[in-house]
Amino acid sequence: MMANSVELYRRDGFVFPISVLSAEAAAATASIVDRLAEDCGVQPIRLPFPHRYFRWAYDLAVHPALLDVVEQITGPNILVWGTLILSKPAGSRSTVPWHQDSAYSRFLDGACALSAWIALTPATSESGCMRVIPGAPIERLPFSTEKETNDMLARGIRVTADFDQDRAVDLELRPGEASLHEISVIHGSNANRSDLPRTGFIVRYTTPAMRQPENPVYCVRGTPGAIHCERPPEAEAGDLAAYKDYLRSPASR
Ligand SMILES: O=C(O)CCC(=O)C(=O)O
Repeated sequence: MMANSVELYRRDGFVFPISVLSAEAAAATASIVDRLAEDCGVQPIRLPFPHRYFRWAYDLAVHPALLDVVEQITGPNILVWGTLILSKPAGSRSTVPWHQDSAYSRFLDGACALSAWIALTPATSESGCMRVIPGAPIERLPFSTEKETNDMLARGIRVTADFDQDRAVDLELRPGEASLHEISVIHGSNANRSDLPRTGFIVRYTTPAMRQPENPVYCVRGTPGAIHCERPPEAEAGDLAAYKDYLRSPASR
């Protein structure tokens, strides 16, 4: 990312596309995700925190192509506090309502925080790519938590304040490309009208300025300051049984 792109991020709250994986590596990861979802009996696919259980997911979250860009925004000390896979099958009516990530991550208050959205399949307007409302950081807007039938967000968070939806920008990405968005950016996505699944791997980055959350945090570059961090899963690790237990637990909802 050029210096200019960091300026655009600061002005608009997002930047894209960033090349992370080859098309082949993205397709291979999409297959791993499909198998994992099948093994876990999850459809449409919403898989929280895979980086805590599977080394492939941890490695994707800390991919140097992403961290090199994130570092220009956060500074040298980078923590990962979350990952999430959201996949809409071909023709799926699932949507993500307009929301701000700041609505459900209050422990980040004050810390520089952003999310990466990595496309594992084509993310297009037709397939229901992520859409953002451009703008510099804003305060947390009023929101409701009423979950509707096709809503993919676990807690049904939806901005209730007025904003100009006509300004929305579609973040179209090829498989292996990523976007970054700042924690207060209003974003969401429409149904998948295409004949391919739309699969995104999301990573939540912040800095040691955060408050210690309940969930494990990983220091992926630099030093963690006062934040207690976990060790990454062992190389090649994949603990399906533990992950299934986690998905069954209230903590995953
Ligand atoms: O995958 C989507 O459509 C939305 C993702 C999202 O809300 C996020 O990355 O914070």
